[in-house]
Amino acid sequence: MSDFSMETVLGAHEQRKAELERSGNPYAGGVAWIAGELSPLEEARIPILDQGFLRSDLTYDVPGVWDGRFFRLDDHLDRFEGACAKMRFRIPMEREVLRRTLIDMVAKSGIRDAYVELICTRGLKFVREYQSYENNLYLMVMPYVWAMPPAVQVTGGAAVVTRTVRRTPPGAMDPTIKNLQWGDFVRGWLEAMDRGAVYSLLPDGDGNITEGGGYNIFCVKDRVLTTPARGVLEGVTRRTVLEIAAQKGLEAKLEFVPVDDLYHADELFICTTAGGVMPITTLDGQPVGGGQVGPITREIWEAYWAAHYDPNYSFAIEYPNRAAVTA
Ligand code: PDG
Repeated sequence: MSDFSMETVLGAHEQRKAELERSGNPYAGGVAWIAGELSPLEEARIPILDQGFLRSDLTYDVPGVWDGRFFRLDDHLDRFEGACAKMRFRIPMEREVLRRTLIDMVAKSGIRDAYVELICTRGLKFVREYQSYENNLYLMVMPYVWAMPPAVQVTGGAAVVTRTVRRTPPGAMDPTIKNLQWGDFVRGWLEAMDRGAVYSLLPDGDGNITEGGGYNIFCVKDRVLTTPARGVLEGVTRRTVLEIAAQKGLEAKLEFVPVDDLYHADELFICTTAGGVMPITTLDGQPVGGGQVGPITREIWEAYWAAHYDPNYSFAIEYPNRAAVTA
């Protein structure tokens, strides 16, 4: 592939999605791994006494698969292992087995563009001595999840800076441990909806922006990119964007990003594994820059999807039912 325009990339994705839906694979809608058993995602059940469910005492990670290739899987596994260590979890599976299990699940499902989720929880036993818990692992593979639907990416999404909620501060919860305590993000969504938008951007309460419900934030001004250094998940997509910017000779800075900068930005975008680089063209009801997807955002969007074919970032999965996807 050499054309990574939105039209081409998203068109090819639609074709693969249609092919998956015709496949008749029992895991085409997703597959879960729980306690060593695979099941169709919609049938998967968790034990109710799991502290992950009762206390959200867990950490998780989400790598993606694009066009049959795992993207930055080892970077996600590194982050997952780091978060588990901070939680004092022992992942109940060797890394190499975990890696192979994930690849095998994707292959069995036939899903070419996948959202892959790993969750490690405190485990089942309801006692205070955390050492005595046996940590649980849950794995899921499902069709690619779009935090911003492709059709919206073409024109850009509408966001608000939330007024009624700030991001949970790092002194309360460590945002670098990917977690599902989404109370602040849920309030952000509700406020965004009430204000006629979809995406919420949460301030830190000290005049800086942080992140939103499932995405990091980038601000572009005079061809310089800025993204919050602190109070956020260290996103793998964010890192990819920073690396792309470096390759293109664009200046990109990790620093405090004042909320006020967003209102004077030329371009804004949010980014996550579940949707990639997602342009924001309306902020608090006003157009961002020219109100259209800007040139830097578009350039990074295309490079981001091109990177999914770069062997430094991705590797092909061998699927059983079709000729192996070529590199
Ligand atoms: N910040 C937060 C709070 C996130 O949850 C995520 C990913 C990111 C940043 C971006 O990280 P990365 O680039 O490594 O993906 N969250 C997605 C959101 C999915 C959704 O439902 O919107 C995830 O949990 O998969």
